[in-house]
Amino acid sequence: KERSSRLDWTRYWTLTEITSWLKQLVANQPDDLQMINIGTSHEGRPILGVKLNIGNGTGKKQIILEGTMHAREWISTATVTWILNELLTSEIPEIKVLAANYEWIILPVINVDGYEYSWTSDRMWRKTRQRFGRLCVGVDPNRNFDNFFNQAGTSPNPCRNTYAGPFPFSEPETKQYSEFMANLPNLAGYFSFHSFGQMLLLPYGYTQELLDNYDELYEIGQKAVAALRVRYRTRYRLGSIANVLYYATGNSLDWLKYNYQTNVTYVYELRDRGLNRFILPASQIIPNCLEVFDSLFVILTEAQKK
Ligand code: ING
Ligand code: ZN
Repeated sequence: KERSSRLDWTRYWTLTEITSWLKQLVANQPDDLQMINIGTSHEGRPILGVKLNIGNGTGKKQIILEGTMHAREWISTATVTWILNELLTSEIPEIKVLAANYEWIILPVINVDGYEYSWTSDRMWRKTRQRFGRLCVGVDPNRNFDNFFNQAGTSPNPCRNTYAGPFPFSEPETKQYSEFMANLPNLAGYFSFHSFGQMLLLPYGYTQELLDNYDELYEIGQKAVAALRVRYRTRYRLGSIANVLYYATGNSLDWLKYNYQTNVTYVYELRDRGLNRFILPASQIIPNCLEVFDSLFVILTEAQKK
């Protein structure tokens, strides 16, 4: 059985390469994998992903792994595709059990227009590609959700990288993605991958108050960052967005936790700590993925015990 295409994780992939890889995977393993189309971007691209349900069981808890909300954060997409490949091909019994236990919703690129633009025109592009300003293009999708919209850590200026947009869900990408998430019947876990800074973050970004199951997620998070550190001594900081990083309202993590009380919700700010910033050398893709997967494994194993 052919497992994956010739692509590997020694370099970053274009949107076209990712799309054809996903299509090939689904064609090769139609029993386990299903194509997902969340909707259409501002520039008309489909927002694609896959659903992995090994053995096609019913009633499994669903886990979202999400990459590239922000265009230039290429390592997030590489991480999500690597994890999909690991879930499909690992021979390690514990990983096979984990892979089969959940229904995985794998979304390598949410901000498809931005990702494409970061390959063709501006490697440092962050936002979507819809124009509202006379002078500037794009909205920060991770400020565009309708949770405490445009209140802190955001900008009303279309020229800023944290421009929240003219109104909540002004972006077709965030609007359709939020509808997609709201309609998942068994969503139990949400992992949003960003870069950079090496942090494992918890809700919320709109307040420094620690709400819901923060203590439980923090305790699991401590085990996760400890596991992440074992391979290469990579250190991640742990805590809530507003406490460890900065205020950021209208972000996807807050939106999901606040409205749906999803149990397990983490944001990864991947490598590095500032040396290469968004342009993480491709030679670090695999080490990054290995250490991140070590921690993800711990989170999901621990969460299952609760
Ligand atoms: N950091 C994220 C940002 O949107 C974040 C941090 C993630 C805030 C999730 C809120 C929720 O600013 C980067 N690097 O994009
Ligand atoms: Zn980001």
